[in-house]
Amino acid sequence: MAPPGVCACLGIRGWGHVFFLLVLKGKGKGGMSETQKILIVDDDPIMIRLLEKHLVSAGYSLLKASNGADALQLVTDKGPSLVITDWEMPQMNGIELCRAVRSAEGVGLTYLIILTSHSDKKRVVEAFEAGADDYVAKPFDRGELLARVKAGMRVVEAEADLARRNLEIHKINAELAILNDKLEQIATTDELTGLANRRQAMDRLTEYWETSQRYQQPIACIMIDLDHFKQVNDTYGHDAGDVVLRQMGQLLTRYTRLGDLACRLGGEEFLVLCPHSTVEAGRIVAERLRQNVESVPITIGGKQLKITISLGVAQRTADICSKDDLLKSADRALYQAKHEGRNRVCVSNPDGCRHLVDSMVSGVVRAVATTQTD
Ligand code: GH3
Ligand code: MG
Ligand code: MG
Ligand code: MG
Repeated sequence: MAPPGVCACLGIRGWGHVFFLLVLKGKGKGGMSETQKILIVDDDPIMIRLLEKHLVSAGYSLLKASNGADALQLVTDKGPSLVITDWEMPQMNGIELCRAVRSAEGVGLTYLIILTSHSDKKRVVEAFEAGADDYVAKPFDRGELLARVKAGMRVVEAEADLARRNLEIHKINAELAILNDKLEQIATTDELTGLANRRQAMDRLTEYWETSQRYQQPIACIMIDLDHFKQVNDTYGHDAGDVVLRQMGQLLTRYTRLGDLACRLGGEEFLVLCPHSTVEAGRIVAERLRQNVESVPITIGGKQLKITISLGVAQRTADICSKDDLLKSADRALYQAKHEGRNRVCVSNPDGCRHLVDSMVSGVVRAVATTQTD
């Protein structure tokens, strides 16, 4: 289906008549008067008067031209739905007019009927090939002419209707695409901070992980947790806690590198994914984050609140064979940072788990020894 403004040539076959009807398909602007405007083209004023009489009495509004060139101009300027043109005319004849209308830019939905005394089949074929939709033999019968015009108008209206529906479908599709983008955005963004959410973080980690394996590149991640955040909520209220979380989102965006992805995993836990990065590069990013959070106090209810974070950094190594292991490794390092006193960065090592257990065991041993001494 041709969209509005694009011509489509519809052939209506089977009548052995001599006039050709050039039908202009409606512009799809809506409204009967718009789609029922007819242009009549003939160099014979008597024929023009005769056509005018029949068509006006049938309720059509008319445009008139005495040659093909003027007719083409009217088609372009006024956009009639249907054209009835004589075949033989000086300068530009009916066949040339059909071709010109069909190749004209921006002329849409125009049904062409040609009136002709050339009744032989070759001429009829020539007319259709030039772009005519129908033809009527001269001398014509009033009833037949009006019946063909009416049939042409039905085609014009059906095409205009289809074009309108197509346009609506395009519009709906465009709106759906925008809505889908918004949904995608909502589904992958953390509402409070505007950072990527857990879902996006996991999707991206899968991508980064696969690339890192395929090209044997390093990949690091930083697990972050706010220190004693419960106290902020308990002391200043949940809304104040939300302000702190939003500020964390801004700091993470500002102090992570281009190409890194900062996410809020949930609650007061954040994650930074650092593709193409070693654990050392990740540690530098983590330390910069820690220092900036510590040094930028947050004003809540006129009070300056100092917030700190603990961070665990891990890198893909030979014994970390899945992305879950990478996250667990960073989590262990974070746990160690908490255990060692918070507000610090700990880096995971291949036997980080054993290290942590060792340090916890020695802590317990110390505590027991102290109790016994007391
Ligand atoms: P730690 O240093 O050991 O991490 O202590 P913490 O108090 O930060 O950790 P804990 O897990 O005990 O408390 C986390 C708190 O985070 C409890 C919960 O109320 C708060 N929290 C989680 N999600 C939100 C949120 O969306 N908004 C606010 N305001 N608070 C939240
Ligand atoms: Mg003529
Ligand atoms: Mg936590
Ligand atoms: Mg915490």
